[in-house]
Amino acid sequence: MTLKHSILIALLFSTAGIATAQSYTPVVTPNGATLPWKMENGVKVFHLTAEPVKCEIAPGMVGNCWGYNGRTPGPTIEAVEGDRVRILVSNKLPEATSVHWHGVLLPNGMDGVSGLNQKRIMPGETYAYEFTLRQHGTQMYHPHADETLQMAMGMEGFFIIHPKKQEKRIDRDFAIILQEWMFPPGAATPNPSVMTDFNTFTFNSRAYPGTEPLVVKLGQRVRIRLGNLSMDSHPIHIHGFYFREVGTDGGDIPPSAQFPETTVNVPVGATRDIEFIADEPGDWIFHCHKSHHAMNAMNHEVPNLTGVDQDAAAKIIGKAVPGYMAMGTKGMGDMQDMAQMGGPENTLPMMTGEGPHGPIEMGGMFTILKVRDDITDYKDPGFYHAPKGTTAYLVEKSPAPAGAGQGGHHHGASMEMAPAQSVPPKNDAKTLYMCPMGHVHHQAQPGECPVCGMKLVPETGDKK
Ligand SMILES: [Cu+2]
Repeated sequence: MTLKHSILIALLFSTAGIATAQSYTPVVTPNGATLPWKMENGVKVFHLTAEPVKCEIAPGMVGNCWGYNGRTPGPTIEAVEGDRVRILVSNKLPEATSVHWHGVLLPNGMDGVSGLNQKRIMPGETYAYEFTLRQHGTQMYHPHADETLQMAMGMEGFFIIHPKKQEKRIDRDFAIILQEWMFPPGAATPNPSVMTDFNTFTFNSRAYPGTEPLVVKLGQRVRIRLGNLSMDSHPIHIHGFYFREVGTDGGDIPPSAQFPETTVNVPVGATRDIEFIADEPGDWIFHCHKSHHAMNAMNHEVPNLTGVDQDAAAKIIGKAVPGYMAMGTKGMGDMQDMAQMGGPENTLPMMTGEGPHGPIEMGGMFTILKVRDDITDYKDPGFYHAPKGTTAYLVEKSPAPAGAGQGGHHHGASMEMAPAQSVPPKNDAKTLYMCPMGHVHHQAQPGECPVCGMKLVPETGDKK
């Protein structure tokens, strides 16, 4: 963002009244934005424009989606219980739309079901919705005209209503919408007619490693609001902490009904708010526990070859099909390497992301909660440096099991694959250097990171 942009936004915010005294901690929508508003005669006025948008699902893949105000999900609407709100909705889509305020208590004519409660908003038209907020909690908005197609294209957003008086201080408040898509390999436009076979699973329309980390300071009270407008439920799991489910789109859950857990199942068409104290530093993953949902562009038509020795078959097939490569003998982690070799254009590798200790082998609905005690802002602090003696370590190396290659690669018959030896063996006696931002790992010599130019630092916590 340029300086000019920041000034413009600061001006916008101050005239919109967002900088005035707030009774709440503003919600952070990772990879997203908050919708500005203007006060007009005691009414908070918001403006949504429904339109086609480009969305970078993850580096290397841009989707032709639909959304609001240039993004999917649309910007988060934030208001306070008791507010009178007017939301203008302009339609720049090629077809009619309407907006339903999911979970919001309002007069029937404002409920947004086209045909039933109102006329459809035709292309080029602007409608106004106006009501007084008489509840608090995590609500959503989405179309209620051709809604199957429009939601599958990315039209959705949060409508968060803060209580008049916050009972306890929330230090970090995040909002994440869960969605699933079918992008045919190589295509940029999602196929909205798919009912079950989705291949892209997203947090706020981003798949890992395109998801922003959730950065918090040690000891902070963290709330994460999850909304699900996809076709499946998503059991969202946290590492390192247990949390309590404190709210749904129906309102607060009374303390007597809360219990500790590490996974919250978010049903379709619902929101769940979770809260915990981030009292253990580190990089803790936060992801959907349906394992295929923490993965990208998976081809479900592949036969299961785990444990099968394919070398012999590959040699035979290789004669007939030049370039044939056996896949998946040792598990799908191998495919991380495959993926880096390039699939169809604009298609994400199934699993990606390089950590300080090697490939992370994840994708999809996956992000990292970064808890730090030494940060002054919420910029991505890079990977966690575990204190010496607190990282799992190698105690013995036995010969590789029969059928296993020497590294992560496959032995194709007619294709020269880079052998495992191309990865330099780790020398435990030597100091290794890494980028403090996590860009380069395990380099034997000091120097500068080729990605960000920062001075490499001796690695800590990786050896006994
Ligand atoms: Cu899931």
